[in-house]
Amino acid sequence: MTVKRALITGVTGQDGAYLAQLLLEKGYAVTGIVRRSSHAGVFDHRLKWLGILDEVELVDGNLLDQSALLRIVQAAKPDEIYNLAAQSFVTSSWQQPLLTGQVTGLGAVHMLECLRSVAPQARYYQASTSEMFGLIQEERQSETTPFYPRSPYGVAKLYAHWMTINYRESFGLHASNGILFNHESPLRGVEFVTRKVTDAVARIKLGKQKELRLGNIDAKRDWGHARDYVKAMWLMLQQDRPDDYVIATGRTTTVRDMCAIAFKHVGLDIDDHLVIDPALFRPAEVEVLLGNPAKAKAAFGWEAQTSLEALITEMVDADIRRLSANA
Ligand code: NAP
Ligand code: G4F
Repeated sequence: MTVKRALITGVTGQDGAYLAQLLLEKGYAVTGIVRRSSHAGVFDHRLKWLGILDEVELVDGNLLDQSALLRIVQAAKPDEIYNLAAQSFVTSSWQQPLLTGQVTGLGAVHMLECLRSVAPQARYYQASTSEMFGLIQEERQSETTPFYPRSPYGVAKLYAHWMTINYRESFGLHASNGILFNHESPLRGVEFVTRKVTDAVARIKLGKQKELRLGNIDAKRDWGHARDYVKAMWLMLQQDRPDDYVIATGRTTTVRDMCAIAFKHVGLDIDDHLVIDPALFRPAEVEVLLGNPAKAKAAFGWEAQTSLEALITEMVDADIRRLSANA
């Protein structure tokens, strides 16, 4: 039997690690692109955490370096390419708008150019995002909802989204956009709000911290588990025709209520610890996101499997274990 080959950009990130694990379980040979870091022990912690570091072929590259990407794609000969690499933190996108445009926006076109030039038969997944809906134009956002991004990150992703559609229509590539709503896990970066909360709750419970400082706790998000969402990425590339799909749970919750789940899980009162810090408010906010994943369910039977309560308690427990082990 021929072994299928997958290439993942952003393999060291949250989704890259879970996707690599899923593809290895399915018998794929997985190659992941890693950007050089000055500290060898930093980039691979998620792959180590999942116990798959030795099973993924890691190659040196950067989404900004087209020459490296071309060589990597030529050598890897992938059947499927998942472009997950990005400057993905919305707050940083106001501090580094040009870098965000170059990596998150143009970086996708570097990958699409590789397909067009040397791998036109490969199937391509682009990590699009609910941030493109921004100032929402419909109460429940679907594939037909008009976009209105509210950050340099959202604008960069919208460019990548439309370039993916354009290359599909112009060159007949099997290129699909997954419009994924927020998804989290114990491997989420600690700068994102769910993990910031679960890490802080664990620290407070262990007596290492007293307060949790947050910005806009009235913002609402449609949060799911990354482990469920990478399955949708794979399913999209198994379809005969490329297309774009919303992936979401269909439930939205305030940051405050998400926090309350975490505090309640360890028997603490949120009001004893939460401090609102105006410095953490964003220049332009996405107040509410709520996805409609009906198209993905109809096309390939995908549904979110993990409730917000199960997700947040898994994250708090993982943070308590991590902090206790490092004590
Ligand atoms: P993440 O944890 O921030 O991972 C981002 C990855 O991109 C990391 O592996 C990072 O490498 C890599 N990267 C950054 N700049 C790069 C560059 N110039 N060249 C090569 N690699 C680079 O993000 P995630 O949560 O896994 O999300 C995966 C993708 O889905 C991202 O494109 C994100 O924007 C998008 N997305 C995420 C969500 C969500 O809720 N998680 C929702 C919708 C869309 P380092 O390890 O070296 O930093
Ligand atoms: O966790 P967040 O930083 O995620 P955000 O901005 O929704 O972006 C994430 O999801 C997108 C999908 O919609 C991805 F495309 C993107 O790459 C990323 O993964 O913030 C969530 C909400 C925001 O409304 C923010 O203002 O939480 C609010 N918030 C309140 N206090 C905070 C904080 N966010 C962070 N990060 N830190 C706070 O202290």
